[in-house]
Amino acid sequence: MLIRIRKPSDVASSEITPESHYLDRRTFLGAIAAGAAGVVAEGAGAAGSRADQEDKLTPFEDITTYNNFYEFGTGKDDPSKNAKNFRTRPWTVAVDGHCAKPGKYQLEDFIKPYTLEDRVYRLRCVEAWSMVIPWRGFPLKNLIARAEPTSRAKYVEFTTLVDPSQMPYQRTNILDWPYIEGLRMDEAMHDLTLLVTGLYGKDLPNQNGAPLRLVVPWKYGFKSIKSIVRIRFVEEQPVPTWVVQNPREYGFHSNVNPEVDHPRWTQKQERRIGEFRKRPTLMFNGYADEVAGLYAGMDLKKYY
Ligand SMILES: Nc1nc2c(c(=O)[nH]1)N[C@H]1C(S)=C(S)[C@@H](COP(=O)(O)O)O[C@H]1N2
Ligand SMILES: [Mo]
Repeated sequence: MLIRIRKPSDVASSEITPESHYLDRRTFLGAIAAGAAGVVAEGAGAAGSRADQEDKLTPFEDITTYNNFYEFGTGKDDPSKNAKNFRTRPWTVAVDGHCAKPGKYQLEDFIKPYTLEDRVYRLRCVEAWSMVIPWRGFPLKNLIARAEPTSRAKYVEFTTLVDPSQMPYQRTNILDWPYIEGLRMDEAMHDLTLLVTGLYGKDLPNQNGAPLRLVVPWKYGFKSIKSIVRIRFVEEQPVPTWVVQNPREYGFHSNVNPEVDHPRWTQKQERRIGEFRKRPTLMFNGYADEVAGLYAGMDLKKYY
């Protein structure tokens, strides 16, 4: 396991809740200590674009019982209840589209070439709540390098499993199944963009998108598609599920932006799960130093 040197906008390990979530912290740091060449750099004074309020890890209990995973229901506690018996092995992942090295892999073979890292990211849902989650995964760019996309690949499209026998709400039409998401190639290549296999140093719980999900920390949570079975290099901009559902409310880019309200509510602030007082929402969810350059010259009110 490799613990990466923190960047200014990452959450420092010193910000992990000291007392109230001691067990979570101990479990997580124990997992880190078990790793070989782990180094956690503290970066004194590197406040960067973080909020002045402290970021603490959201407790494991909250991360795994307050979920959005509509394949298993629309209530926050539906996924933890209804995904208990979801089968995540065997699991096949297809990499295809415009690339020189397409393939179809069993999950274990798919993950094998990569070094897993632990990274703490904030997750900001479009519904104006947020969490701080210690993910385990590897940069998507490492997979892209192996797949060798051709010059025709302009976007990456991601697809969730379709299995109505296991995913009860796929027997309804609350969303247009399968759940689909997409990124521009430069967003997909950004170092912050992770393919995630675990959290708190353990394999992903089913309700959090086992066995493989995407995490794009500067975008609203719905871009972070769960239980992925296909990664495809495409020429045309993918049409994400939430854009099909309501194009007035959801756009392709979905960058966290306190200046662009959702048509039905403000995005200027958010409730951190476990807290009462609201926090101001930060541009690009606090990752502006790293990602603002991707959108230089773009009107982010138009391209929301
Ligand atoms: N396949 C799929 N992926 C999904 C969703 C979903 O309903 N289906 N919900 C999204 C939304 S709206 C959010 S906020 C995050 C929530 O991730 P979490 O439950 O691990 O916090 O997952 C995203 N990925
Ligand atoms: Mo969300």
